[in-house]
Amino acid sequence: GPAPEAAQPALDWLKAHQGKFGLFIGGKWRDPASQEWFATLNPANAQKLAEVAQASAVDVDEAVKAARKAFIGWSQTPGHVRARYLYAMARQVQKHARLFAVLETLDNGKPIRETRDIDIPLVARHFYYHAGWAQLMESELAGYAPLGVVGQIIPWNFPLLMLSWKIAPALAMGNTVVLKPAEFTPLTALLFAEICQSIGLPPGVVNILTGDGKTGAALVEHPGVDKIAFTGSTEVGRLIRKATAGSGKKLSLELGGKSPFLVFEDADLDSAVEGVVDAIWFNQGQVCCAGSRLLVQEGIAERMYTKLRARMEKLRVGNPLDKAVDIGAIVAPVQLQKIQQLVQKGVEEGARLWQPSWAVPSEGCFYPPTLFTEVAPASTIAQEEIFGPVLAALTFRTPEEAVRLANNTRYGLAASIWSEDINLALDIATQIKAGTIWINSTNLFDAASGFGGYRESGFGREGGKEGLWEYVKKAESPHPKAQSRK
Ligand code: TXE
Repeated sequence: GPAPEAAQPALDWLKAHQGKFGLFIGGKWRDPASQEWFATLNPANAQKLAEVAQASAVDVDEAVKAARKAFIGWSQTPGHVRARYLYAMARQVQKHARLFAVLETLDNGKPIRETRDIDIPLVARHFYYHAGWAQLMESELAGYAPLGVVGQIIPWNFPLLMLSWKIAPALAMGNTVVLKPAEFTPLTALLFAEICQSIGLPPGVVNILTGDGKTGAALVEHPGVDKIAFTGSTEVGRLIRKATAGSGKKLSLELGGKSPFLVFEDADLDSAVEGVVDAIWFNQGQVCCAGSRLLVQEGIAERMYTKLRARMEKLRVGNPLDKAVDIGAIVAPVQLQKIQQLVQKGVEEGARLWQPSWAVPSEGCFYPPTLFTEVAPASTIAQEEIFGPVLAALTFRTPEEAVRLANNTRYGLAASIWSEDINLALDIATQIKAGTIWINSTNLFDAASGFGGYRESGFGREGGKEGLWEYVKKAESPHPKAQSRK
């Protein structure tokens, strides 16, 4: 089992706050106007970690006002000075990497190996990268100006990483933000707010409001917000699109996916099997670009499944603080139920279910790695995002059929292609509608490359130079003064 002391710094941090957190508005902590709080739980053992504030429309208004006030100074701060704050954020995240990683694992349930080696290092990288762009804005994006106040709503699957994807480019380009973390995973955003304080970030440049979907909706509807950046479900994305239509607010949406993982008969099967492990069992499959549909060429399908089942037997599900664990806890009971229901549906619709012989821990929100074969292309598990450790496998005969199946969903976020024939792989890549395509690899991310989807996976890009366009507009004069909508 895990060394209990591993969690101690994070538990101490929670204790130092008496397990209760307010809202971070205008550089200060305050209680929510409603005096309402809600609990955030550790999904691995159902224990309460802390109480966090439920922000209402009144708090949203205060936060937007604070951000508007801060925008005047921040937008006129030279880029190289803004860069210093972003560098400081990156360094502070690195300095407190262990605390962040453990806190994230406690709140979300994802394995410590992932938060320690992937989430938190990528967060630091994102701030470093955008610090560079802050310095370059005046020269490389001459003629462009910040938008103003940005409302940002993020999901629970990569809590701090999604915060960095949102905050770093917004601040680099001279905007101020009001960010709402997901209700299941608010803690690392609150620790990040403390970092904003400790580096002396001007008050109001970053405001953090915890709360549920009602808080998010109030932020979307607030007339003082110039742009909404959202990552989450396709359903809520649709609501936000309606709510902002005609408002003049700029919008970017990063939504769901049902990304294909194509394995051709000449692929290196052992590498492809490791790829599948990463594609669908990384973060319990709660990844928007998860390779959740395995499309395998008919002649090698049985061999691939056999190798995959043997590999699945060896995966370890359990306490996410245990460094040897591969698959941690599902974020919350409601998500676990959603997975169970969709798996049930898969069985009813005639697909063949396979799970390892061992049982997952009976306490806490755990679900075993699951493989469905003989999946019909039109069936629910081939079409709907499960957002869990469940892989749906289909077979194809020809490259044409592979492309047809790959594109046969309402999404278009990512794809992964496995073949030793690079000409074939590149040819297939051009025919697949997806924002990101990996060849003989999967789930690779970098701050320098834009990420985002087509179709119902959303629009707008995050990361890279492409991502910056989401946070600027054409300047109205050569020396743009801060503009105020209200
Ligand atoms: O998402 P929500 P949920 C998918 C995944 C998952 C399903 C449901 O399939 O099983 O969505 O997850 C805020 N106005 N993804 O219900 O509700 C909410 O508080 C404004 C894929 O958790 O979309 C949270 O901060 N905001 C996805 C954020 O939206 C609202 C990641 C996301 O939560 C709101 C997460 C409203 N009306 C889930 N209602 C991905 N693409 O990575 C809720 N929110």
